Amino acid sequence: MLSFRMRNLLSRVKTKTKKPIRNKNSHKLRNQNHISIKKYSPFPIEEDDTEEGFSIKTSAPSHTHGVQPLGNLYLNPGSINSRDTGLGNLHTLTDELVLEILGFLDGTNLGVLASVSKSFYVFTNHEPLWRNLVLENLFGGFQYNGSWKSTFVSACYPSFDISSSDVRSFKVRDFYSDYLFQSWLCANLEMKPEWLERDNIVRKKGISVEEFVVNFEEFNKPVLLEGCIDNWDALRNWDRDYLVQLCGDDVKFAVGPVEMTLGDYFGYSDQVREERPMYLFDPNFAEKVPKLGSEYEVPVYFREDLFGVLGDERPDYRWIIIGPAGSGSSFHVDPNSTSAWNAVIKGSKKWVLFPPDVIPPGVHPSPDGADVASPVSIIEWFMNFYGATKNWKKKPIECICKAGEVIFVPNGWWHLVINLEESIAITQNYVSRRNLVNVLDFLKRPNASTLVSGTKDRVNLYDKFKNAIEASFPGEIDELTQKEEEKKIQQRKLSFWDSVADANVGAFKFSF
Ligand SMILES: O=C(O)CCC(=O)C(=O)O
Repeated sequence: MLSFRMRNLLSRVKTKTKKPIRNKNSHKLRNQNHISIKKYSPFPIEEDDTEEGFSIKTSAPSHTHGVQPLGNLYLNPGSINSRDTGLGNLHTLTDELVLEILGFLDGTNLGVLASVSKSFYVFTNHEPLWRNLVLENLFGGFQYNGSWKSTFVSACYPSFDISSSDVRSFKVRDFYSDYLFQSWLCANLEMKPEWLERDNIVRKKGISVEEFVVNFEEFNKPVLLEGCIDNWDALRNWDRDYLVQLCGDDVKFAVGPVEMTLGDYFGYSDQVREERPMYLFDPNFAEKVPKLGSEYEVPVYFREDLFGVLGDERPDYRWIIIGPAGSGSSFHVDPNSTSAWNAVIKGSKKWVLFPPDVIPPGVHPSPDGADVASPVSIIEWFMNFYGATKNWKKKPIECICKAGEVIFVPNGWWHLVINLEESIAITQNYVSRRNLVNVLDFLKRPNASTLVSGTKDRVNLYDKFKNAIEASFPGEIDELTQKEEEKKIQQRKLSFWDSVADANVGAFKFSF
């Protein structure tokens, strides 16, 4: 198995604002070891060139420069690693450190350094370096041009012939690096069928609001709701042509750290093949293009939305989400302890959800809950951690949510989502009476200034929300708090009887 890589999300666990992961660090990872034992032939990559049954996408691009996993070095007696010979004294640095240093250079200097040695050629062509340069220098105003390097060069040096040898990619012999190889592998892996097989979510069609509340919301359990957005114009109208025409060339949407027109975004997402494709995730879409807001309505189950009492001061709560196959959201818990619904309008999404008391394998939240370290990409999580869930006592809830379906994501649940094809979705986060007390508790935590998200006024949100609820629904908070207390006492009693009764035979257990 290849070593796995982790990243520290600088975005908060609880943020849905999709704060940019700091550009300079977008290639950051931590290699745990450097042994990989499978033999890879660098090129051409055939479909059956797989590791442990992984298959490579047939359209995998040929700009890996021939990088091989480090394990191959040990299988090629007499071979030298041109990674080391070409780096001079820098060869003692880890790959991530070399890339970190190269991240301080501008495009011209990267280009010059590429001609120093085969090793520098490979490192300086690492696509995330050029992606950072594009995003930092051109913001959202670029037309993606086959690769990040070509995009940068054609935008910043228009007279430069991008078909020339400096931009074309060469293959280098005897360059071994797990770091660089894994980055390419994760960008080009097909999802394995066994990652998509488990479908254990409860599906419901046509249930009443009361059934939803009593059976799912009260128990904080996910459910997939079918048929409840059949009346949406969005479901009939929204495809990329309609949206591009509706939104025109002036409206820009949030895409990671930049803003892009839909046309430019689709231009990028059509061509790109990268480990973590940029995701369009915009909380202000309905203000920017009111027709988008009028072509869907909140499904009947989620109409009680108590954050509404805050009017314009409510934290961000709704997003349009667009992304190509392979894009998605890595493990997180939703902001401000809210629950959410997510409706797929086009495409399909694979969901993996863990209940609040189970931290997903490979995910390491900080003790204060403000940050989370997790594998570099969603695909890396599947490669290295999904298998561990097979034998877990508390298996995750999983499903594929297709166009026309809506998933209920209860508060506190960890979830990961990967788009299986180009997808368009709407999601909203909300507070109902079932989680009002819980949200208020969250907002008044001592480190609210780091935990609360989606609003500028993080510290005062608790007071504002509590006062607004008291004004609109006098006595409601006290009543719900009391109910919560009674529920907790009931649960404690139940767990006492569980501990002394043998559930299998309905009898008491005695131990001596
Ligand atoms: O990528 C997606 O559609 C899921 C979004 C999500 O997890 C969220 O909004 O919390």
